[in-house]
Amino acid sequence: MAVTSKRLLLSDIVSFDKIKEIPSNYIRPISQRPNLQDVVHDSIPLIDLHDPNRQHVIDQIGQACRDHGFFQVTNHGVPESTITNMLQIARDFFNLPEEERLKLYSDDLNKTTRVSTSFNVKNEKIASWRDFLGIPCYPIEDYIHEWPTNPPSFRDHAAEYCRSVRVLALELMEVISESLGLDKDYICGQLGKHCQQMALNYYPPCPQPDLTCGLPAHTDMYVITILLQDEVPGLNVMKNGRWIAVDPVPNTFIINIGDQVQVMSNGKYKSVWHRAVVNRDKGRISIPTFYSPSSDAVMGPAPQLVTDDEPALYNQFAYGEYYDKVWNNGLDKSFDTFMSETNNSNDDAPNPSQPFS
Ligand SMILES: O=C(O)CCC(=O)C(=O)O
Repeated sequence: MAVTSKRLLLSDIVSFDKIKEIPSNYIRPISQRPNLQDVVHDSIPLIDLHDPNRQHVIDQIGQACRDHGFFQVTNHGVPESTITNMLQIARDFFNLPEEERLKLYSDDLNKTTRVSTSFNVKNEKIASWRDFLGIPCYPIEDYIHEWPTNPPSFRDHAAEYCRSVRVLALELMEVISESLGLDKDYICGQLGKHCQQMALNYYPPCPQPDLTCGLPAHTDMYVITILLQDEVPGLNVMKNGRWIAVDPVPNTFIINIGDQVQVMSNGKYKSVWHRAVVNRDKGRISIPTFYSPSSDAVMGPAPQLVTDDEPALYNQFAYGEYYDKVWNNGLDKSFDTFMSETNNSNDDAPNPSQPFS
């Protein structure tokens, strides 16, 4: 019999209740199960960000954004020790006693720093196999007082990581702008007050990984995501209708463009479906940094990319409207509301069960 637990965090259900079967609210309908045997082990482009030939970097990133929506970067400027420390404090945080982690527990989406589980426990019918700590990270001075103080080095190491990753985010947005033939400051200039958030995801070992997902298929609602993952595989990216597993490469970041770049690029770049799968034996940590506009920033296709031959695929909208729609509808969101009448593409609003079927 599947267990129902009163514990708030999944990691505590797993470790205290020693479950052999996953609770029924984690079991996905057959059409949404991960079909792990069909996942292909392939890769996404690996790009040296500081190759002395900058035009080559711009071209490779443009190509990766068009073909995959995802790429990996090496030589990215974030020191190895900063990465190691960040992964270590994330592990240490999730190893704290239950009562310590629960001090920051909240299911209130308006709370900026919080520990929670799944995606949005308030409105979802099927739970996802993950716990997370979400923290806002820019400007650091406005938020650092909310961050955990345990492990004791958390604030120092996380602040160092966030500062370094922000430099990388700004550089990537410049290169992506240039790769679209836009001024290098174009994307940064559209975001209003910049927002940077980080999630520390913990996916506990799962006794029935075929029945559930760490995070189901989704695209990212932001501008770009910079993902750090530990040595345990779990990220799957959709390519030509198949899921490919992106296995970890130490000291690299995985970058994906989000929905807002799809809109600004007028559909030239696609914000691609991805998901996190879980495994039987090992817990996994991933740390995405999401870079996004302020809620009043107006998003829409760059005027330079709209022509008679390529009319605007999206209407303008305030980023805040988009953000609310995604959180309220769950990961099963779509661009419909923001599509212009010229946009007949159904790539933008796939049924998230499609990638599974
Ligand atoms: O854990 C991963 O590899 C993916 C995380 C992710 O997609 C997210 O947090 O939105």
